[in-house]
Amino acid sequence: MNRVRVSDRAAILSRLRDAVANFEVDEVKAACLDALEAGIPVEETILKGMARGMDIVGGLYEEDTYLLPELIMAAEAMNEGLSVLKPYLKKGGAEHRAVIALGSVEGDIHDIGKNLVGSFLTAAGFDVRDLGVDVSPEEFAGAVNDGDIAILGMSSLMTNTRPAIERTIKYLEHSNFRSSVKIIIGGASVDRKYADRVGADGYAEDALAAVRAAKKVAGSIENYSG
Ligand code: B1M
Repeated sequence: MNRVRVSDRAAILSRLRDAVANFEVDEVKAACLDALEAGIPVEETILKGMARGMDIVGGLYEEDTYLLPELIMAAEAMNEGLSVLKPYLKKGGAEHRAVIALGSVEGDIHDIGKNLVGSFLTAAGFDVRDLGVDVSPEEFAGAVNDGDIAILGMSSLMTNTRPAIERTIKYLEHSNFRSSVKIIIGGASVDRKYADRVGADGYAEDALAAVRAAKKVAGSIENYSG
């Protein structure tokens, strides 16, 4: 692995952040390749480079400088960069850890963060089932009913989709599935306080924290061998 000075590392990550914010696909890909070449950990490149670019995009959207098309183009640029980096996510975990099902909650079609969480969990050795986006409480419960799922992960990016988390947990309680799974939640609309209030077993602010949270709750599951 090439050694890279802290200042060079910061420069590459800033370049990547700006390329995402300006949805310059070729530049995003080039900066990703430079980050790989410089030996910057893939997780850091994603979370401290590209994800920061998306935050800038969100801010510009809030102040009406960007509109929906710009959000879409930035999402495409981020996905192009992820396709360069994902093959290099380190396989670090034991295989056949707990099965974890992930979905964006009802009404929410944001999936970049959820997919990242899934990729990081897969790299950590979890068996990830992707339930997709706009997943209703009934669909989450159906996934649990289907069998071997030990952990359910819910992602919510918007204030108006956050209540769907609580609805899903209540639905799982009423249908007697709640005790069969551990629940982890994340996404920009939630925090630890909300997670505690709705009775989730774990909360994670980013994809690396999601791996830590999944390992923690998996550790409390009987017969878990990871
Ligand atoms: Co939308 N959007 N969007 N959007 N979008 C936000 C979320 C918003 C904050 C922008 C803003 O106003 N600043 C705002 C929500 C405001 C609010 O409710 N507070 C918003 C809005 C309003 C909307 C629409 C309503 C716009 C419209 O139509 N007028 C619409 C809603 C669609 C719907 O869901 N029904 C909409 C649509 C879209 C696009 C489709 C254009 C696109 C999404 C494309 C896609 O996902 N395939 C999009 C985008 C790109 C964004 C922003 C700019 C970026 C989101 C993103 O991908 N971030 C976003 C602003 C922002 O977040 N700063 C915004 C990068 C990603 C890596 O981070 O998703 O946060 P994130 O995931 C992180 C952590 O949150 C965490 O780990 C991830 C990785 O580190 N995490 C988990 C996420 N899920 C987790 C689950 C876990 C654990 C951790 O455990 C299970």
